[in-house]
Amino acid sequence: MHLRRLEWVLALLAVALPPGCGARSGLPGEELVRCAVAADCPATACETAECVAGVCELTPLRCDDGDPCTDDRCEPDVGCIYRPRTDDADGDGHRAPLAGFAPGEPGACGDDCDDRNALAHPGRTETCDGLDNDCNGVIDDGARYGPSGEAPVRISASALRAYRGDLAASKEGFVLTYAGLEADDTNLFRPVFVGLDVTGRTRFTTRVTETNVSTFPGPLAWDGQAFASAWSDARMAGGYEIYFALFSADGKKLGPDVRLTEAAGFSLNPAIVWNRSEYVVIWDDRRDEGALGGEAPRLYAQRLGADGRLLGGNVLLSEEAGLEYPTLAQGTRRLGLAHTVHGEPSRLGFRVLDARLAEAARAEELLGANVTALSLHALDDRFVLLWEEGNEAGPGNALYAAVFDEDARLVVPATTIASGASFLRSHAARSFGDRFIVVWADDTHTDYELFVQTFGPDLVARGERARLTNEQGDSVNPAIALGPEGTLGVLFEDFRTGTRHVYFLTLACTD
Ligand SMILES: [Ca+2]
Ligand SMILES: [Ca+2]
Ligand SMILES: [Ca+2]
Ligand SMILES: [Ca+2]
Repeated sequence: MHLRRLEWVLALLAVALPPGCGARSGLPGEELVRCAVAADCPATACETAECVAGVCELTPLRCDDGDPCTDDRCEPDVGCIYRPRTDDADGDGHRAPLAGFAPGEPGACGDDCDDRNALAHPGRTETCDGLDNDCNGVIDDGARYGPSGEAPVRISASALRAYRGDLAASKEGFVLTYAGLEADDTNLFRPVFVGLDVTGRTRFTTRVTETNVSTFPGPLAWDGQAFASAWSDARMAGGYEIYFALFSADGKKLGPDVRLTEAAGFSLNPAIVWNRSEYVVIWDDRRDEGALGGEAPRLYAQRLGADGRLLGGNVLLSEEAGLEYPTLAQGTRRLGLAHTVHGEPSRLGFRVLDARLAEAARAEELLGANVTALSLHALDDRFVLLWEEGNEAGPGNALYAAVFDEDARLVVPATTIASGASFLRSHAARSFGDRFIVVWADDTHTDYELFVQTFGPDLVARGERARLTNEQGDSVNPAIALGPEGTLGVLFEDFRTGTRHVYFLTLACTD
């Protein structure tokens, strides 16, 4: 700036001012510029000029539009520039919220609940398409789901037998993970990342990892542009470690496996969530067993950027030992975390974490007894925790639920939401913002078959249960996801051929 001002002064001396009309220094060490009117002064667009007693006085322009949602700066050739801090990537006239804010929240600087989809923005009419079109937090307001009438599709066609991982969706269709024992000479379970269209036709199949050990098929998360999966395998001699990888919506693996743990003792059962700005992976970890004595898993976490870059190191979530099987749900303000707690009987714990993964609050009482399966779901500003109980003799006969608020206070106490069979085993759920849909397996019809039913945030059923499978042989272990065109996909394991295989079926949405 100093040099530039000096050039101006020299130019003025040569051109604008009569010879002998000496310019002098105004600021310490600088020349004064003489003027008749303010327009004579060499102000840039980032300065205001005044001509005071025949001498230029330049004052830097202060750019401030008073709007906290713009970055204010000055360009010498242009003047003040107020650039919005958030983008409207889908061009629907509504901006995305700042990272870490819920859409429309004070300070969010944007109210588009999905800035990658122009079919969703405040003011748009809701249709039965699996999207929250009007951004009121409710997907397909009032719609119901029932069997689509399409036959289930076998996914693990080439495998001798197979286990499902997770199911997720993008605008292009569904994606899933499963691990099959392939009919080759490796004798390994190798997970694959598979894309399906809404009818269950395969769009692509990608190996999750090239490692030569049997690998668990992991959970999936979708950040709006890519899918992430985390899993556990024992490629490193000495124990299971947690790995992470990203995949494009069309099935390309984006970069090599990212190793999250390097720890003594097994690291298992990763859960993954996209919290609107980062991925969070939480797992149970036995690295501290030497110091703690006995089997004492603790919960650890890792934050990752959208590009899969590690953000900081592994975070120990709690000093307590005996915590296992984490399940996560991103709420409006906080991350919900439920897990089992060792004991006789084993119980369930619930807590909420802030964006830095520090514990913000935890439930006062532990729930459940002899918990065998659990899952957590965000429902507006609440969390719904679902679980099953059992013992050595086998699974229990009911599915239980409880509701917490974002301060981890129990809002609806433990409630039985599905019962009546001799055995109930495995469940999945999906929140629609004002209600949630549950798919589970029970033996009401001798074999295990899948059922679907919708519940409100008060855990009261909205409508009757509907049966989804009718084949001989057990149908169990559902995972569900909401796909394009309002189609709800169900990935499950089925024994209709006499062997465990992975199948996919769809539920249709009706307004
Ligand atoms: Ca937008
Ligand atoms: Ca949008
Ligand atoms: Ca809506
Ligand atoms: Ca909709």
